[in-house]
Amino acid sequence: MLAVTTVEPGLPDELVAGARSAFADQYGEPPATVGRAPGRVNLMGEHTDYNAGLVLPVALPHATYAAARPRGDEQVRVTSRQQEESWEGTLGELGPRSVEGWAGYAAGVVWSLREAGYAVPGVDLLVDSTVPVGAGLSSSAAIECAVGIALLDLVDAADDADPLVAAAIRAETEVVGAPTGGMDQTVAVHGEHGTALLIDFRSGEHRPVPLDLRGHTLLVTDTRVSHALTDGGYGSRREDCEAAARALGVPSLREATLEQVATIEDERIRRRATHIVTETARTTETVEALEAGDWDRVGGLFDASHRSMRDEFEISCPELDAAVSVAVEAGAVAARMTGGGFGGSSVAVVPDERVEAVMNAIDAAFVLEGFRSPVHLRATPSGGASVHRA
Ligand code: GAF
Repeated sequence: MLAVTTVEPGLPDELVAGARSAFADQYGEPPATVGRAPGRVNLMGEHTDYNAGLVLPVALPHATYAAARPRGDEQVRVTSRQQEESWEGTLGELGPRSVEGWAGYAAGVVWSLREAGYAVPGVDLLVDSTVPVGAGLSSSAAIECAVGIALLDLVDAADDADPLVAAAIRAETEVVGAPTGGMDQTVAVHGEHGTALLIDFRSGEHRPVPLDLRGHTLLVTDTRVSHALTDGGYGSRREDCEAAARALGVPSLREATLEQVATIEDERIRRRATHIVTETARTTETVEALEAGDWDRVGGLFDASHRSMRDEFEISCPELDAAVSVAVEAGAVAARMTGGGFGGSSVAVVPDERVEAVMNAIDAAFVLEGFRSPVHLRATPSGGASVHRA
């Protein structure tokens, strides 16, 4: 049997040192600071954030590291250890849809923080990351928040967490043009070690939910079916949800009941709204089940969520369905797809002693089906954005 492939998060101190030395090689001088922000895996509450609903993400140990040094002029230079493309321009050139490709996430935050009133100067930036790209694990928000906290540190405002979240969201929605909600940026900033983050997008409040996994591992499987939030699928789901809220005369689907949803005439719009209303209810129940360590209940909730995403919201794919069903057959107590969908990753709660068996079973099933080989990672609940000065 072929060995499974896992993605390791790396050691933060070594990654900070690596970003510092790569920056010095690239630009000839050391950076003034390094920002770090994690990717995330969501345990429950998919596509509910832009419906004023509830979500329950976990910050990954896999993170992006952004080294930054202020310049004495208006130039902005952005480079990455993972991407071939670099970007260079001036502060004045930055604005909505001004920068193509991955660099838009980084340069976009220079713009959005300045829009928010921060005196961010011309700057050199270098980004390094252990968050898999296109895996539905929020590599883009990790770039935005790592760059954002580094820039805030340059203007002595690294503790301004809420403006950082807001600027990261503006970079993604306005500069890159991906119509996302705010889950990924919120957990990338506010995630805490050993917890999931329950976020309520109606009140704007969030609280850490301690995750006592009691001998279980959160196992993420990247199907390597690449997803992009700028493809039409994500935006069209958002439009369907808005159509459902309009049909019911409510400000958002958070205000809708299942009885009301059953009256929506358009069958597709009704199914989309059914997912959102049931998924927000499942998020509350998942918090209760996790707090009680009731793995049977967590398993039932994950199963119902996956079916809802597959059948009602239609954002799954054969690879995700296989990863989820094989994980459960091989011993996971719970499994579902996670993130925006149309590819990306699944998440499973697996007894520690079954982790190898589950990874092997998924890999074997993917070979049989003729799918690309998946990669796996252990999602040890980790902390949000931080700064690392020399
Ligand atoms: C993507 C988006 F960026 C989030 O805002 C959220 O909607 C998620 O998909 C689905 O839950 O990660």
